Amino acid sequence: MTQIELMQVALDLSKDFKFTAKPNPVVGALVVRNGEIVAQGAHESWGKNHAEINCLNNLDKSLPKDELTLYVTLEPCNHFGKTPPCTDAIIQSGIKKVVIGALDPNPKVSGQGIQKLIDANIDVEHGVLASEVADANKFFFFRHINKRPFITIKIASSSDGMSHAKDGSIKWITSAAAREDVQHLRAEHDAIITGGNTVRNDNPQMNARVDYPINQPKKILLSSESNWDKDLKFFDAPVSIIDSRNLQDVLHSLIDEDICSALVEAGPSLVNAFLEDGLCEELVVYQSPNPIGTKGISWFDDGNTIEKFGFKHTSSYTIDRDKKTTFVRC
Ligand code: AOF
Ligand code: ZN
Repeated sequence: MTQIELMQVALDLSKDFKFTAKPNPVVGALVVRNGEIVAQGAHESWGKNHAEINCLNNLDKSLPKDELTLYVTLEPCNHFGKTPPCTDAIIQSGIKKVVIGALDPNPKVSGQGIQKLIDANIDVEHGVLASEVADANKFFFFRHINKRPFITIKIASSSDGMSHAKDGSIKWITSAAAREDVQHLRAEHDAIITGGNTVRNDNPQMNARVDYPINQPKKILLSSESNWDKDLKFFDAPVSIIDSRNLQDVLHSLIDEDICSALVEAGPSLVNAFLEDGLCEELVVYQSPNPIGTKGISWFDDGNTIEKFGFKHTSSYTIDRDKKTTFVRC
């Protein structure tokens, strides 16, 4: 197998753990001898062994070390986080060649992991499928490069662009199938952000109800109130209540909580605030074929289209009777 093929195997291995590694990156590792894979491992769960450790634990220790190469999709860490540095384990393994996919954008690691290996006389190559590794870790890279989480906004709209009816007479805008799709969107993100009106009026649970293992998104409530009725469904898991109108500051503070991505599910005023501040990267619209009419509240002001906020349409398809459209920031 070629170097690229081997790195692709390591990358594919890593992706199986997307929902349980988050907010950590997905990482895969292989040990290769004469072009053949002799051990493999991945970072399976947040807080647990990194990929290199799981891979080295699977290696037959009797193999001749000078014939082995370690492939790893992300630069090995050299810091004490929830686990000890992978660089130390690699150096102790006696392996003398390491091929890396992408450099780790985490400032605690970036470049220093490679340097530690080079200083230990290990032959290091990097940049093999680097952009594919970055794509597989879109949220993790975004957070470290931009110092704020990647924000996705999800809205459900009637055919005439309404968010809900003023008199509360309409419970669901979109079909059960579209609402089921939202569960997967929630599962992908590290946090869900909402506002006080949504929690009070809709009593949503806002967890990800999916039938595969995931690290549940953290719940974040942007509100100046602190005396919340804890019987509301939103409070069935810990909630961070943040009292600030400065969204830039709010997002910055989430970095300290290890949040690389957040899904905003809120009403028109909070959604528009994120869009106006330029803090949203992706917008997902579920649109029903049914109008709400004059009793409705619009998502956007007259003439305020999604394109006006600097988004371009990337995909659309139907789910049952609704249309799901994704827009990304240009
Ligand atoms: C690696 N291999 O498999 C992963 C790495 O808190 P910790 O100890 O789990 O460290 C998390 C950080 O380590 C994470 O932010 C990223 O920089 C790096 N992830 N590094 O060598 C791995 N998952
Ligand atoms: Zn590590």
